[in-house]
Amino acid sequence: MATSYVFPFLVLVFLSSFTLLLLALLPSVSPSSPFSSSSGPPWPSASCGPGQSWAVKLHTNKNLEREYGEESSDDLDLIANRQAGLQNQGQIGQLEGHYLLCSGKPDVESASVWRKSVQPGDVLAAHPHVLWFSQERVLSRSKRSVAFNDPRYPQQWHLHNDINKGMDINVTGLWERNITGRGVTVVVVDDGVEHTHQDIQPNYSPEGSYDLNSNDPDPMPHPDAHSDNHHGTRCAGEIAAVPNNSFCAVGVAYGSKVAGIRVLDGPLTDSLEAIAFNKHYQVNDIYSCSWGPDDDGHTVDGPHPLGKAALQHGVIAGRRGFGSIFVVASGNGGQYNDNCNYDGYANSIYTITIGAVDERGRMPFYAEECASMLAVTFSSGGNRLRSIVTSDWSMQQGTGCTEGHTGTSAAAPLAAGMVALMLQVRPCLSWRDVQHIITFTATKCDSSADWRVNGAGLHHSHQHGFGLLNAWRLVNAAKVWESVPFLVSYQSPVIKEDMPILTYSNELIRTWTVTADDLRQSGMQTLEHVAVTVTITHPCRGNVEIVLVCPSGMISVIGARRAVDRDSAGYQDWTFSTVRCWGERAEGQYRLKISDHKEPLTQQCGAVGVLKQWKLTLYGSSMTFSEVKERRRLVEDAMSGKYLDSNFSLPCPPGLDIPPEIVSPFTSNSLKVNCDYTQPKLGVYSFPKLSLACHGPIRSALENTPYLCTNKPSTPISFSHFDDVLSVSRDRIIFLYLFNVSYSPVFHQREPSMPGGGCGLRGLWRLLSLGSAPFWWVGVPVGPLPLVGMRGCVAGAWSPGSAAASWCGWLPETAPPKLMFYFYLYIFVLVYPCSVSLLKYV
Ligand SMILES: [Ca+2]
Ligand SMILES: [Ca+2]
Ligand SMILES: [Ca+2]
Ligand SMILES: [Ca+2]
Repeated sequence: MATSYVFPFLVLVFLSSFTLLLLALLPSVSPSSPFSSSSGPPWPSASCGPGQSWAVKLHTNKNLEREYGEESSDDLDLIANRQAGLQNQGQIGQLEGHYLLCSGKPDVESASVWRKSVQPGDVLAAHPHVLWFSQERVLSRSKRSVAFNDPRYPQQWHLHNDINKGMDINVTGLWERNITGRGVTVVVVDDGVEHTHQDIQPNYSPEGSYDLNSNDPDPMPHPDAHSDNHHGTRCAGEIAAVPNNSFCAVGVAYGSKVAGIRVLDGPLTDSLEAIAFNKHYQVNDIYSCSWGPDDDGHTVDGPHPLGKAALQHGVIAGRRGFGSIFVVASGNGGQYNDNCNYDGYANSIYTITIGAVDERGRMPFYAEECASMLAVTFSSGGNRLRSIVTSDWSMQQGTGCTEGHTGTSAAAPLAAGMVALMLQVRPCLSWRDVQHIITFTATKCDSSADWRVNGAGLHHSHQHGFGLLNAWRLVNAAKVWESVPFLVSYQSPVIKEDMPILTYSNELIRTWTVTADDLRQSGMQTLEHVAVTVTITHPCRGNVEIVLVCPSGMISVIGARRAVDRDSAGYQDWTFSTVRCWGERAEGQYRLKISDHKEPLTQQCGAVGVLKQWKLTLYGSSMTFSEVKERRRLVEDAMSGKYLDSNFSLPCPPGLDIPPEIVSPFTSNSLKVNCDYTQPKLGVYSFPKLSLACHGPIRSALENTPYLCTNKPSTPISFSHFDDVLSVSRDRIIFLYLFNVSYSPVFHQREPSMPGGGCGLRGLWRLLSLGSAPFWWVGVPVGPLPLVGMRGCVAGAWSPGSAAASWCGWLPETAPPKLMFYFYLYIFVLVYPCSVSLLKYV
């Protein structure tokens, strides 16, 4: 391999010695310009308009000068002005003997001499010292890098804001240096990605993609009644929309690959989420998640045990051990006073929590704030402010391009794209390196926010985290960033309290001191995330405010008040986290301050809340306080771009050998069945592709189902209409199928044996009476039902030893099947609470 470098090396050596030789041989340039006495302004002259300039090369021959008895340049100066009406503008750049003359109004003194009939060219041609001259014309040159022919690129203000200067992600300088996310894959975990879309297809990564809703490798979104499965496609376009294809827009990291995991178009379970977070995690580098728990201002929820485990597993084993990068949106519950500290995905130390600002850099009405917010980037704002222009799906009413992508949903993918740019220049950045770099490089915006500078000199606000993400700063810092030491943590014991929460402005104050001795074992010096886990009882938990004060005095509102949260459940072991003490010394006293902002008029909220117990967890590293400061200095030193422009590079370790992902034809709990039921079946049913775990019970369940195993119907039942997810566990099964009229004889047969009156009530009654239904389904009729003579029984359950139950619908038969499916599924869950656990644990 080494020999291939020898030739270019020799050429380089030759060229550089040649240059040195030339420099030595050339006569030294006189520091005094021949035109130094001239009064002409330095080039370029504002008066030198297009077509008015003349370039002239003079003889530098000393004999000529002797012959004519004067300096050639002085002579030119004089002649040009007097005879040709030209003003000299001085030497052209570094070219000795070359001068620029500019035609303009002759000065008053020479006006009498200068005649209109005299052409400057004639005068210069006649001049003995002029070797060559030329009237200059305007050359057409265009900038190479950031001129795209994509028709909506000019509207992509988040990439280049010409109206509000500085209010963009500052990315074009990186593109000019070919930093476009090359070699990096970002996966959009969402409702699917339309990968045949012309702005996505060239950058689409099928290797990183999967459809967990239908359990197949193709995450193509499904059209639905609400026309809203466009979300993932929009996010994908923000990241990697293809430039210069004369279509729509341009992505932040248009050189990266983008994959899709379809998981939001169906009932989401803990296990599905866990699979999504680790899907193809040696292919996918960055997981962009623009979703979360309900933003209604009274939900407290986050990843459940499997989702949590998958996030942790992802940062340990993903990206060959450098850690999957999880970017999550902070939420859109601003109008309900929602706060992302009540969102476990945002709180998680494994996620990069991204909020939104509008194009003025202000917090939009929908944005949420919290102490665990890492940074913000751009999205939509109020009425007259622009939204995000990106790809759109082309199904249903989609046009393939939209200027209406909004909310924190639009912000997270921009952040994911910026991280892709970072990983191109430094592929071995760990998941924590990326967070550190964000804390160091984000810039302050919005002077009206509650900015506080912490003990490490970092500014943070609950609204904007450490500030606006700046792609240029992120990538320059990434280039010189050496991996931080491994993560260490400290956990206090669970501190039992049983202390009443005092009414504001009094507060319950509890403290916990972390000593040097406590930290000795882990070696922790400085902080990253700080987490507090509390169990609190309170009649109206939205009235409780919880504040954490770090040893430096930095205050974090970890439990903000929420006006609409009237929940009486309090907090059961809920973990709040803050990033506001990032980089500070870990040692010292931590104070927890809790107060009850009672409303005197609300009876319900009158009772006294109690802090039952709490626990403090510190995350950080052995980086010393002075090392943190030194890194900040290094990062700022890199901002000039000098490391990007040079061939500087830090070594990157190869990463771990991670065992290949366990690939099975279907996941442990879900299975797509349409391929299994392609042939019309009568009588005994078989399940050739079911897993061993569910084969037995399901098979026997279906065999005993009068719907399927009746001998009566004369019309064959075609199960080619099985269409969607079938969730299967050891003893439970859920699926949707679209059935045709051909089913009706079967159902007709079944009807008389059902108790009760009409189908609806009868079915409902049966559902409620079933203690545990190992088999339930939602079927949607797609054709007329002449024999049944009703709207169609669309939900049902069956358990061994019990008659089947079905439930009639209220929606007209003309409603789109997907809408009917979810409508009935959710009603089903509402009226039959056991099915909630069914949904969770299947
Ligand atoms: Ca699919
Ligand atoms: Ca395009
Ligand atoms: Ca929220
Ligand atoms: Ca987080």
